[in-house]
Amino acid sequence: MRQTTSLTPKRFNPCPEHLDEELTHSEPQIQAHPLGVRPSGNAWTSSSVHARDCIGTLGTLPDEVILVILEWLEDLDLLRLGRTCRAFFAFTSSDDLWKALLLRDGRPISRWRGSWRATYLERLSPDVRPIDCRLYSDTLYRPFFCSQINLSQFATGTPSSNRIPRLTDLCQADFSTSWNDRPFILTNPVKKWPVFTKWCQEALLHRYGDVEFRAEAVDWPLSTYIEYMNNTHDESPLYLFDKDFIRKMNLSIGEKGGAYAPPECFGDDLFAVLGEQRPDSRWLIIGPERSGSTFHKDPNATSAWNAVIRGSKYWIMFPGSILPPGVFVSEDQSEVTSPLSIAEWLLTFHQEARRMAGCVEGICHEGEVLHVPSGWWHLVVNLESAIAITQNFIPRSHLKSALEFLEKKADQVSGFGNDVKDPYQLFLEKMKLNHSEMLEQHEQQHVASTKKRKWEQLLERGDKTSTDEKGGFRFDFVNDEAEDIP
Ligand SMILES: O=C(O)CCC(=O)C(=O)O
Ligand SMILES: [Fe+2]
Repeated sequence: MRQTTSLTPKRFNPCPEHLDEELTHSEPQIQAHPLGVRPSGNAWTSSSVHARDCIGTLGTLPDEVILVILEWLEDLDLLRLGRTCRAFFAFTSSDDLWKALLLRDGRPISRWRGSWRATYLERLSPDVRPIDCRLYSDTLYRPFFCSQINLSQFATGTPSSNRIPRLTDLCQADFSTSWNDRPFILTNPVKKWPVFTKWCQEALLHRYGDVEFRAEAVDWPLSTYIEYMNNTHDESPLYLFDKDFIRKMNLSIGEKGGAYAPPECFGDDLFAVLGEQRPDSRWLIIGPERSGSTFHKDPNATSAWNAVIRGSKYWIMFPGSILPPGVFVSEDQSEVTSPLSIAEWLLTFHQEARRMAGCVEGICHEGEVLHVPSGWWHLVVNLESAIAITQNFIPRSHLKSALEFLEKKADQVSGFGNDVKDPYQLFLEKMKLNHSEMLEQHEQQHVASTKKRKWEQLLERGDKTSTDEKGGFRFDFVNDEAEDIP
């Protein structure tokens, strides 16, 4: 009898004795776990003593809980516990534990040594020998398995109705009238950027190797990050996402001598009226294959463009009104929970997502730029190691959604400096100063649509009251404004 695990629904897991042999035949890309950890289903067919049966009272707890408890231990305690038995050796070798320790202590690392554990232990003992723990655990096997699957398979076979349109370029008028709410890829503009010809890993390393960039919770010299990204097996690799790269790299932006210039079709960015007080808006993004971003909407109802300078990215996107499968939001949408890693989400939900209305997908190749419309959900994965620049902006056509977001979802506004107490009022004031005609137009449209809504509410209430048991049609005005209804 063979068992399957939830992560590999279409694959049979071989029994332990034949694990290496069978994986080499049917799944050449999946290697055996270096510590002999196997999917838990395999325990059913194993006749030997289970390593997990030897860990005492802790053995009554699920594997996930054991790992949470181990997160409380310091380095030496983890090492000591790991020496007590094979099961604990496997548990305490979980690289996420060592990653957390290393990131928590914040000290710079001298060299990346291929895993978080090896990098951390370099300070204590360089000797990290793999042993065969023969432990059956989905919790420990899953990240290892996910780190090895070839994610490019999900970027193929895209149904033609899902394909993100690809255009050479677009003019501002067409963007404003027809494309501001649709994802698309432009194949021309980025190829004219100086950084497109100049930037590659080696060139960046040469020029900025000592400069520190932000990668999630740490600031690492670029040389360390590049060493890491070229030799990591992390399931969800640390992603370099730096919002201060223009200053750090001493770059300028714009058509005249700039390192790059935002594609013209997107027009003015209305957040520019905020000058120094604008929220964060541009990022340098560097990451290895498999790195990327789980499902999210961009901040403050901004739109964005994302330009790939090296590598390629697979995008899967949904309009804001359609929640992607496997993603959960609180009622006011302030909290988004996307509990699965990118690889797990792709394994579990990609097929279903692809069949859903509204789903669009595409690969943004080297030298191309993708448009993310305001409010759209997107998941992005690097199909090969990549260098990209992204900018968030408010196009004229999305002034309404930005103002509404800043006003009605003030608690979700992000990226402003502490000096900005009321982003909505500040934006309104600056828009009045710089684009009064645009704001007036917006206000007129706003009043007209509010009246229309009120009128519809009245009709609805009228309908309901007319069927009231007490009988008799009653026309209720919601408030004073109803007097203005034409
Ligand atoms: O390149 C990526 O990983 C996507 C970045 C992204 O989603 C964003 O900048 O909002
Ligand atoms: Fe995004």
